[in-house]
Amino acid sequence: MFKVDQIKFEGKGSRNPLAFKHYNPSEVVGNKTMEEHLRFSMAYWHTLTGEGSDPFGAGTMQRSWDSYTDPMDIAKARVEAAFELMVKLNIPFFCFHDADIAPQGSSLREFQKNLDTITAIMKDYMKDTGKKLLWGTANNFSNPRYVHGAATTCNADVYAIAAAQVKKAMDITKELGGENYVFWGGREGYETLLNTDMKLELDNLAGFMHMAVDYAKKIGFEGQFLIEPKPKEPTKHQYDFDTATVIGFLKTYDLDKYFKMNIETNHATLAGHTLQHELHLARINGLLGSVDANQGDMLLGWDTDQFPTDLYTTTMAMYEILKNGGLHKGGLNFDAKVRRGSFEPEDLFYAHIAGMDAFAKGLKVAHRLLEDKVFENFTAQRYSSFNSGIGKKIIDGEVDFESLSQYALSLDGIRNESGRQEMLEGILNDYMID
Ligand code: XUL
Ligand code: CO
Repeated sequence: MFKVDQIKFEGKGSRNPLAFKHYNPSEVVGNKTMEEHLRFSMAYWHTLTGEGSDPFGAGTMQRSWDSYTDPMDIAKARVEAAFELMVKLNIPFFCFHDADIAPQGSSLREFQKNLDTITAIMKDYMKDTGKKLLWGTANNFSNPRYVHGAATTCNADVYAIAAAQVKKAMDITKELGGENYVFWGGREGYETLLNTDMKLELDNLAGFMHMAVDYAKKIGFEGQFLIEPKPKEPTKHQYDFDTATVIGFLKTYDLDKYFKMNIETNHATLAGHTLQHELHLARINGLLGSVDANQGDMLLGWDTDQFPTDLYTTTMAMYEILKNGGLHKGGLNFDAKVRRGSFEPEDLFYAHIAGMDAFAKGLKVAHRLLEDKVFENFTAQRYSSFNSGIGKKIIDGEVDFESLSQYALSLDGIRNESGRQEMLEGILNDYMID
């Protein structure tokens, strides 16, 4: 389906845009191969179903499967293309929403029948190619019935249909051996409090999640549940605003032992955070699950979902991931779309190669930074006042306001030390250029 041949690793000196310069799957970095560290995944929705339309114009993408007219023929051709892409690009995993892989037809029943047909076809391709499902999810936001939300809708019938969709998406994720199941709260948010019962909506959302956990136990689905935070778009106030907000939600509703976080770069930046901030916060709470690898545009205020090519971001992301002991069941999923102007099939290759090389380079730099304990040693020294004396007593919980006050009054002035930010940024540059 694609005129491009198998993409190979040619190494640093290569100028061939259809070759990897850094991603060498079998190369060992630290204790694992690059393939094991990075666990790349292709996003079905952008790469196979994305048309390149925007609010001002129709789709532009040139895709061979668009030559079919029957929606099931299109869906089948997409499966063939998906596996050809994954094989040629050496991408071991993929992710999908139910609605990406099969047409919804005219009823829920027809949709489920179509899903079964495509799932069976996919299963054969997976067996033949060894490709794996990183995660599945349900698209509970595109269909007009979700106008007021899915698990946070004001309409109980819609809530039931949303549950039916998630149940089926979990069934097919299990059938395909999916390693995770994702909840991105597409329309789980609100526009105005003038018509919204926020407490009821959040309680219902939590109830929905608990039912998913119960159903997983019932069918023996052992994948990891993930929540993907996003602060806005499509609704003005998304309930899963960012990692901190989701942690609060999970703890409030006793869900924290069942869920981890799927962190997306462009969602982090929309929330006013860096990707590293979100990964770090999830990591220190034991909740770093997976990554939707993309990037936004510094000058635009919406989710542009561009392919991740910013080396600072990929380096510091890999730094957090290495400190997490890896992604475990998670992966680096390219939730990214080629620009509307990049409409030729070859652009899908250039885009994935650029993203994969950016993360491979980031992995190598992050590994060296950690090996040399560059920031760790500096940071440990920065907090060394907590290793002895009053600092150690604070850490050990041996103080109260009275003893601290007594100690403070005995001090003869204090001495702070420089944080050396610019020096550290310079060192980071040296490691990246090397
Ligand atoms: C939307 C988004 C989704 C989720 C899966 O911004 O990121 O595609 O990743 O529903
Ligand atoms: Co995403």
